[in-house]
Order: sequence, then C-alpha cells, then structure tokens
Amino acid sequence: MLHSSGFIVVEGLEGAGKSTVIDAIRDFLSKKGQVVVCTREPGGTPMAEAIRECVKHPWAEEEVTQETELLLMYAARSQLVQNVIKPALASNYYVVGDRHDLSSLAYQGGGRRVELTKLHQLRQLTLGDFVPDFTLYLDIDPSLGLERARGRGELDRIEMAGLDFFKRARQVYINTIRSMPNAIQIDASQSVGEVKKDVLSALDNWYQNRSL
Ligand code: Z5A
Repeated sequence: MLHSSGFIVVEGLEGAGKSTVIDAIRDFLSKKGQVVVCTREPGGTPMAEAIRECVKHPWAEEEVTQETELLLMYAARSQLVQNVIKPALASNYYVVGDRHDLSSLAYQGGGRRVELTKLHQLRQLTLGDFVPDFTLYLDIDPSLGLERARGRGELDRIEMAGLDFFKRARQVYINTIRSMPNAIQIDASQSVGEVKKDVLSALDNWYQNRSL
C-alpha cells in the first residue's frame, strides 16, 4: 500500500461548501489507501476548540479588538499545528484542513484591514516556513455564501461583519491564490455535484503528479 503524506487545505468564504467538499476529499484519499486526518480552524484540539467558541461569541458587552481576534486565530493555529497536524504528517498521514493560514490573511488582513507586517510577524512566529502542500480555494460571491450560511441558523460574530468585509476578504483570496504554487480556484457557485467534480479532478491531478 502506498503511503505518503500531505497537507491539503480547503479555503473559502462561509457557505462556499468547504465541509461538503472535505467529505469527498477524505473519501478520495481513503480509497487510495491513505490515512486521513481532518481538521478545522480555528479548532481541532480541546484548547483550540475553546478558542473557537470564544472568537465566534458575540461579546455584545465589549468590543473585540482586531489584535485580539488575530492573536486568538494564531493561538488556536499554533495548538493545532504542533499537536495534530505535524504529528500526523510525521506518521505519513494526509491532513485535510477546513481553513488554515490563508483565512487570517483574507479575514483579518483583508476584512479587518490589519497591517500585513503584523500578520507576517505572527505567521513567522507561529508557523515559520510550514505551508500546505495543496490549497483548494472555493470562490463564491459573499451574498450567495451568506445566504447559504443563513439557511443554517443564526450568524456568529464574524458572520455579522457586513458585506464589504466579505468582499475585501474575497479579493484577498483571489489575488493570493493566483500567486501561490500548488493552489487552485474552484467556482463554488455551481451545484454541489459540479463543485465536487471540479475539486476531485484538481485533486486527482495533484495527487498523480505527487506520486510520480
Ligand atoms: N476565521 C477567521 O476570521 N480567521 C481565521 O484565521 C480563521 C477563521 C481560520 C470559522 O467559522 C470562522 O472563523 C469563519 C472565518 C473565521 N467566519 N466567518 N464568517 P466556521 O467554521 O463556522 O465557518 P465556515 O468555515 O465559513 O463554515 P461554513 O459556513 O459551514 O461554510 P462551508 O463549510 O464552506 O459550507 P458548508 O457547511 O459546506 O455549506 C453551507 C451550506 O450551504 C449547507 O447548507 C450546504 O448544504 C449548502 N451548500 C454547500 N455547497 C452548496 C452548493 N454548491 N450549492 C448549494 N448549496 C450548497
């Protein structure tokens, strides 16, 4: 049985269909005989899940500063990378991440307009040169994505940020993905079946080239 390892990340705005697509990616890799660990950010360890609750909470009685939000994202990421992702990769497993560092660039950098130097410093401190092996970005107009997300119930603190916030985040995603090696943009406004088909085709292509 072939065993290698790889860190695959699925990115996109809310309602883009990340959770839906991750199930298909896990099935694809399992059928290839790979062991797959799925993660989500913020979250994925007991402490990081507590941070997730904290960061999504509305905190109506006080303002959550940009810096606090950013630090919490990286605190959760540090816990996840050190305790789950790196050990899994060292065991020759595949890790499929529902969001990773690019989310901070899009949401805190683009959406909240945090200075890029601050983001880069935190990235360096937390991750060093650790990067995903393959990134799938599910691109969706924020109006459509939020409509899908709303269908699931109440919006959390970040989802309440307003349309312009998400438009800025989307623009950062699009610009960054273009310049990244091993990254692909998928049109997530299509039907679930079409999105899955595009994702699996891109994944198969990447996987075959990787296995050569
Ligand atoms: N955040 C941040 O600010 N900075 C960071 O560094 C990180 C995160 C890591 C995480 O919340 C929040 O944290 C997120 C970004 C921020 N906040 N916001 N806003 P989350 O994990 O709860 O939110 P999410 O990652 O955006 O998950 P999501 O809303 O569940 O989106 P999704 O996983 O992409 O979508 P889904 O669950 O697969 O689908 C949503 C619904 O749409 C569902 O009913 C599906 O059946 C439906 N769907 C999916 N695909 C389709 C298609 N193609 N057609 C029609 N309907 C569809």
